[in-house]
Formats: sequence, C-alpha cells, structure tokens
Amino acid sequence: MATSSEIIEITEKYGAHNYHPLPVVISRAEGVWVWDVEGRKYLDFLSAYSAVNQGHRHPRIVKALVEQADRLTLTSRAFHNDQLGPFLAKLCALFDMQMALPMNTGAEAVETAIKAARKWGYSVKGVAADRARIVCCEGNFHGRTTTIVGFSSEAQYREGFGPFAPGFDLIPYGDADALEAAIGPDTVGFLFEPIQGEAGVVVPPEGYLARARELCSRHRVLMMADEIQTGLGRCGRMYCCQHEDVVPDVLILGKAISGGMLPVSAVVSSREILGVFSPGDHGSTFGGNPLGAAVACAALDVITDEKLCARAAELGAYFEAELASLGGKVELVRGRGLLLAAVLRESAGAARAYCEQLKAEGLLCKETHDRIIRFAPPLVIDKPTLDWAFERIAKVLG
Ligand code: IF1
Repeated sequence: MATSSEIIEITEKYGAHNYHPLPVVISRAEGVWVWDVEGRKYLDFLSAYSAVNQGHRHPRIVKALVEQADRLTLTSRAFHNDQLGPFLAKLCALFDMQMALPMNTGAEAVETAIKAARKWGYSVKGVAADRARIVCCEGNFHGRTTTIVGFSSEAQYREGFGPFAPGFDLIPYGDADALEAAIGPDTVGFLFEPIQGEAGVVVPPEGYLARARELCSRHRVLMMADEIQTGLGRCGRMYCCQHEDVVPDVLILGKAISGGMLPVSAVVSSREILGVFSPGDHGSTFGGNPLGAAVACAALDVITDEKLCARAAELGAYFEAELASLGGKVELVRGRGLLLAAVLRESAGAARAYCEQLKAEGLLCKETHDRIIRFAPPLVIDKPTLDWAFERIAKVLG
C-alpha cells in the first residue's frame, strides 16, 4: 500500500496546484474521527468546511445512499423522479418557505439566487432591462465561478480571471447605513453571509440582520442569505438569521444538506420569487437527482431527530468560553454555535504552523487568512471529546 508521502507526491504531480493542504492523507472516517493511510487517528475539527455537520458516514445517511444507489441514481430533469418532490417538500416545511430549486454545489445555488433576483427585478419589481444591481459585502465568500469571484474583495480570487460580470455593488460588512446608501432604484437583491466564514468567522454587530431585513423590505430588495456554511445547525439554529428572528426572502443552502455524501444545494424561497423561472430558464443535469434527494432527506432528518441545532448551541457556548479563557497566543475568540475561530496575536506569527502542530497532536484544523484558526467539529461531537480537543489546543496555543 502506498504511503502518505507517495500519495501526496502523485496528487501534486497530476493534480493542478489550486490547493495547499495539510500533509495528511485521510483514507477512512467515522463520526468525528478520521484515519490516515498509516492508521493514525485524528479528530476532525473542520468538518469539510461544515459539510459533515452530521458526522462522517452517519449510518442513517449511508443507508439512504446505498438503498437509493441500488434503485435509481439519475434521470435528469427531462423526466420526474420519485425522490425529488418529497425532498423539496421537506425543505420547505423545515424552513417554512414555499418553493425550492435544487442544484449541486454551493456556487451553483448562489448563481441560481442571482438569476432569480434579477428576473424577479425585471418581471415583478419593474427594473428596466439589464439594469438590475445586487449589493454584496466586502470579505464575502460565495464560491468560485467567474461571476461570483468578480464581486469578491479578495485580490487572489479575482486576479487573472477577469473580465467579470457587471451589476454588483460592494459595501463594508456589518454596516447597515452603508447598505441603505447603496440601495438605488435598480437594486434587486442584497446577498450576504450572516457570519462571514472565509473572512475569518466575522460576526456582524448585534441588530445588523434585523436592520438589513427592514431596509430590504422598505426598498423592495430581496434579502438573500447565503447560509451554505452557517445553516443546517452549524451556528446553533436551523439557519443563522434566526438568531435575530430574521426571515430572508431567499435562503441559499448547500454543504451539510447532504451530510457530506454528495454535492447537493438548494435555493429556498417564496412562490413569488422562484415562480419567475419558466421551463428552460435554468437547470442542471445532476440538480435534483434522486440519489442526492434521498440522501438529503436522510441528512435533514438527522439534524432534526438528533437535535443538532440545540447541541451546536450548547456545546458551542461551552467551547467558546473554554477557548476565551486560553489567553496565550489567542487574542480573541468569535463565532456562534460550533462555528468558532481563534484570532492569534500578531506576535504569535502565522496560523499555519499551529495547524501543523495541532495535527501532530491529533487535531485537524484549518487556518483562514494569516492569523485565524477555524474550529468547526461535526455537530455530533460530545463534551468529553471537546475537552480532549481543548487540552490539545491549550498545549499548542495557550
Ligand atoms: C474552497 C472558504 C469555507 C461558502 C459560502 C458558498 C460557497 C462556500 C458561504 C461555495 C464554500 C468553501 C469552498 C472551499 C473552501 C470553503 C470555505 F474558506 F473558502 F471560504 F467553507 F469557509 N457560500 N466554501 O462557504 O460552495 O461551491 O464550494 O459548494 O473553495 O476552497 P461550493
């Protein structure tokens, strides 16, 4: 059997170098634990960027996957399949919305929301053709398509990939006055993350989401929450906007909607908004496939039945308090539920070195930007395991 370094070598030789992973090669996982090819065991403290909130290989989700794979995997949307309708109904019930549109990756769901907002702007709000504008926030991360990176404020995500699609206005994150100033007669949508993950788990000031809701309603602008990372229990609620009792017009979901089994994403919204799509307007070969739909149904049931939202809220508060007591190299801790980050002191140096030390201690974490380490274990983690992790984090960062 090949060693980790042999596998890394072949991956680097034949794979494009668009990533710089920690040097660990995972070949097996269960729950909150993963094993490398040499059999070393690690605690997963990233959860595939919140895609495995339910834990790795959750038995109920694996069962749904295997049973559905044995029956029907793909029909395309040229025909109906028997899994899609029940999945969409479950999504709408869970999020108290009227309609949903399934896609595969998060970026595709964001693109879908952009198309919905523009078409709604022209056909419902009455914006003149090709004039629609969407307000986005500095520090945003919504995916990697050319349209989406076109409104990124991160130079690396843009450089070398232009020209970009017009129609987006960038404002500072967390600043409701800036949102009000940016809204004009042609504004059709406000696209935002309730907590900015990639920016370093940036939590907006208290009241921001509620104020944004009020502004969007007053100016007839669609409030579009990218909850791909923050939704589905991660932040201690089914979706993060619920912390401020805010109901957006458009909810964008992905990642944990399939419990880490398959790329499944969705835009969940109202009949008025998703009703703008007519046959032929939009689609995807794999979007809405029965395998993904069956898996997503099971993955959503696990979040509900295992009360993962309450679990993330409770364990998150506990762990955040533990982290906040650390001091040492940690300047501050922020986040919500089990989406937490430690911002390191400038004197501590780059976060990457600490992620490598944590890996040596049996904990897999990922830095974001230079000085921030994200902590996001699967939501099925328990207190003793969190304490185990904290001991190791304290040893490295304390
Ligand atoms: C990478 C980050 C996380 C997302 C939000 C849409 C998408 C994502 C809020 C797109 C994806 C991922 C993608 C992955 C790394 C990762 C990430 F650090 F880059 F920002 F999670 F924090 N909206 N986030 O977080 O979803 O198309 O990937 O399914 O691009 O390297 P996707």
